[in-house]
Amino acid sequence: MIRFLLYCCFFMGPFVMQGQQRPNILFIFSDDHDADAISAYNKTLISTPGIDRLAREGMKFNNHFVSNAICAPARATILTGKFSHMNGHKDNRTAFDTSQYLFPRQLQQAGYQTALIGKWHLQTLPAGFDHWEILPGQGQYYKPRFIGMKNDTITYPNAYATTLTTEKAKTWLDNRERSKPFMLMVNHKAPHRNWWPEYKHAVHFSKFRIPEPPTLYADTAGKGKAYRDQEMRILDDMSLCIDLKIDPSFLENIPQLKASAKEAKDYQSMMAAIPEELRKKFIALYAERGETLRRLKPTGKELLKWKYQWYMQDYLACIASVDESVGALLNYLDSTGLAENTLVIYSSDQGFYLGENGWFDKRFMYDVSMQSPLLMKWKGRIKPGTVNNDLTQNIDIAPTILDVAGEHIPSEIQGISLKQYMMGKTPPTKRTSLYYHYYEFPVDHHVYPHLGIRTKKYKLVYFYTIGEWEMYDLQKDPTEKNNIYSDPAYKSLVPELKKQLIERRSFYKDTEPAGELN
Ligand code: SGN
Ligand code: CA
Repeated sequence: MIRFLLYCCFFMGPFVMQGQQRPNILFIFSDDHDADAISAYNKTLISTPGIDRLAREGMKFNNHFVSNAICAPARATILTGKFSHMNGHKDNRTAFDTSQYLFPRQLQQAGYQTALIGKWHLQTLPAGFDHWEILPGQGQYYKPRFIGMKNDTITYPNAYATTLTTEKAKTWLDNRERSKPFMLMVNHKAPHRNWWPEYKHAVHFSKFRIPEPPTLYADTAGKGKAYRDQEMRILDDMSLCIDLKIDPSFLENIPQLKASAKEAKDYQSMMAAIPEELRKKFIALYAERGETLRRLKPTGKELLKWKYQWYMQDYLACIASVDESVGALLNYLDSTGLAENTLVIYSSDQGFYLGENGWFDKRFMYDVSMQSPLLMKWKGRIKPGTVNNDLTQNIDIAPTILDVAGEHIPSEIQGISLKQYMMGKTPPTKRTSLYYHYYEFPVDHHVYPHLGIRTKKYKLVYFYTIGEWEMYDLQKDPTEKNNIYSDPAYKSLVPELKKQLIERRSFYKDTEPAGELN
């Protein structure tokens, strides 16, 4: 008998170690999905039953943040477990160096079957995956194109990106090599600008009156230069025709709203990309917006009020499709029995302004954009309905997945494994602050480069190209309205936080900008 068991261990061992015993990983990543637009985090705006299942059956992270709140850098950080200054991907324009360390490649070498479907956005082609199908650049909601591994591009004239990405994920799962565990990344394009929803959801949300955030009409008086100079105002920087899909003909006789020739032309080519039958329906649906403008000719706050409603209707409608996708993938795992041994993670590249300060977009180290949703489900391992309030960051995703897969975490990775948190345990040393560094300037929204640290209580931010410091008391002022950097009541805290910032910079080896931070 013993001899038989030894025999089994010897011959079956590698199979069991490299085979079904190791958990599968399904990583679902959306684009610009703010946590406030997930009902597990905030019930004000939308109901997301699919994503909420992860919170109910697993763990929700309440203090998850990113290290550089912009798309491609966030993706590079997920793949490497490193800050932008270490993986070289500081902005959306760099070509990603895939010859560097990538966690999917490590998993692949360790016997995992790895795949990525959806948005990639890193200029060079993916590496470290057995299978990939990516949207070119930002991708298109309608008539999406996918680039395959043979560098072949296929256009899907009648498809919608979110549903097609989900179908492709399921097809890959159906056809995967079953002797190996898998790590599948499903990267949705949605709900990125310019927020083209599925028609059924657009109709549903067109009937909604979305609650306004308290700071929608915020005044910039008394605010710093970085805050004032950004170009992410719903009122001034969001296009009626392109972002809110209003036919320029409605604006013809309203001098203050009239579309430029370029905008009118862009509108026509945008509409031409929508399948014809659907285009007619959308034109009819969005005519109500145009008629409202023609009737009211709103300006200032009145115009902002309407723009906010239409922006949010489309944004939330895009999320409804993402939520259905998450629901469908969870059902797939259930019906195939895979749910028993699969860690499911849902996250987004960063947060997004949903009208706070009158803004859209991200980039800033302010909590709205620095925070990102993070939810995980792992049957039998993560206790259902649990919440984690520790400071976690997107550099932690790679080491967490490696740890769950039973893999060694290379010392070059800058994040920590969250596995202990997931198991409800407190690791021996807790992180007390998070480091942040944003670079891309002046495109697209004129946000000055900045860096800083966030503790549970305070945030210190330095816009180093304009020499401006900001500091916030997050407990007293969670919406970061009052810059307390020069407030005498906080005088002793400034050097203390600066010391922590310098320590974090040295710990994470960030040497830019050179010299002292004064
Ligand atoms: C586009 C958007 C911007 C957005 C960037 C980056 N403009 O340029 O609003 O900040 O992408 O987004 S758009 O008019 O083309 O929609 S990111 O998600 O890739 O970082
Ligand atoms: Ca994004």
